[in-house]
Amino acid sequence: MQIKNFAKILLKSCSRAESVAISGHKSPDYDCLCSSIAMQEILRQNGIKADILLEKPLDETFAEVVRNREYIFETDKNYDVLISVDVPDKKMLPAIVQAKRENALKTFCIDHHQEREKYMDYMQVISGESSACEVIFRTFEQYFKLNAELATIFYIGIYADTGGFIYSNAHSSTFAILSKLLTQDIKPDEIVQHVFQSVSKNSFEMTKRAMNSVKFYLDGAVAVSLLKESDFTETGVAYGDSKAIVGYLQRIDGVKVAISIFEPEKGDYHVSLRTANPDVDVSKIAEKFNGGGHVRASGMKLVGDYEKALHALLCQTKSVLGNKDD
Ligand SMILES: [Mn+2]
Repeated sequence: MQIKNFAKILLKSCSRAESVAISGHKSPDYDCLCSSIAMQEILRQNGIKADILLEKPLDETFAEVVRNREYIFETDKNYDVLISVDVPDKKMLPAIVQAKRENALKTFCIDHHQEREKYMDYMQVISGESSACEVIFRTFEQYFKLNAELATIFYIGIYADTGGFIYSNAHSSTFAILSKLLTQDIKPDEIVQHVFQSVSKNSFEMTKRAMNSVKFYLDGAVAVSLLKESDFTETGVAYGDSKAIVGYLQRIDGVKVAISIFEPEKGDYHVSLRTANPDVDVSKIAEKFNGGGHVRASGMKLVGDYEKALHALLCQTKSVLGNKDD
C-alpha cells in the first residue's frame, strides 16, 4: 500500500516524539543499511535525531562508508517512534527490535518487497520498486536537500538491489533518480570499485573453496555451493561473500536456480538463492522454509543434518521448477 501523506505524517510524528529509532532487517544488506542511513540523514535535516538499531556490528565485507557509522546494538531504551526500512514482515526484524515494536507509540514501515502483512501502523510499501532506497527517495523528495554524501548512500543501496542496474527491477524511474544523484559531486566508478568489486585475499580464498565445492542437481538446473564451518575457521573469514559466489553460479549455462550454503556454525545453514531465469520464482523456495526475499533473490536458514536439509531443499526446488513447466 502507498500512503499519500506518508512523509508528512512520519515527520510530524517524529518531531513530536522524544525518541526515534530506525531498523532494517536481520542479516542486513546494502539496501537495508543505506536506506537506514538515508532515513536518519533526512530526519536530521528536519531537526530530528534518530538511532539506527542493528543486531550486531557489521563484518569486514561491508565497506567503511556504511561500516563506520554509529549504530546501537543493545539498549534497554524504548522508542516513541519506530521506523522499519526494507523489512517485509515482522519476523524479519532483528530480535532487539521486536519488543521495541510492541512498546513504540507509532510505527512506520518503508519497503519495496511484496506486501505480506500490516505489521506497522503506517505502511509505505511500493512493491516492485528497485530498492527501499528508491522508495525513501521518492517518498521524501520534497523534504530533504540532496548532497554528495546522501547521493553516495542512495547510489550504493540502489546499485546493490539492482545488481548494478541490470535486474528487471531497475525501471526508468530508477534511472531518473540516478540522474539526480549524479548531479552531486559523487564518483560512481570509485564507489563501485570500493564497495562492490574489491575483495580481500581471505574472501577470495573462501570463494575459491566455495567454487571447488559446487555440485549440480536436477540435470544441471541447480548448482549448490557449500562452505563448511571448517572453511571459516581455517581461513579466519567471518562470513563468506555470498553475493559473489551465488551470483557466479547463476551465470552457468543451464542453471535455473543457484544456491550457496554457508555453515557459520555446526548444523546451522544460511542459504542464498538466486535465479536469472524469468520463469522461476526463488522466493517460493525460501518461503517453504520460513525465509523470504524477492522473485530473483531470496534466502533462509536451515538447521540439522546437512544431507537431510539439502534433500528437503532440492525437493522444494524441484516442485517450484516443475510448476513452471506446466
Ligand atoms: Mn531491499
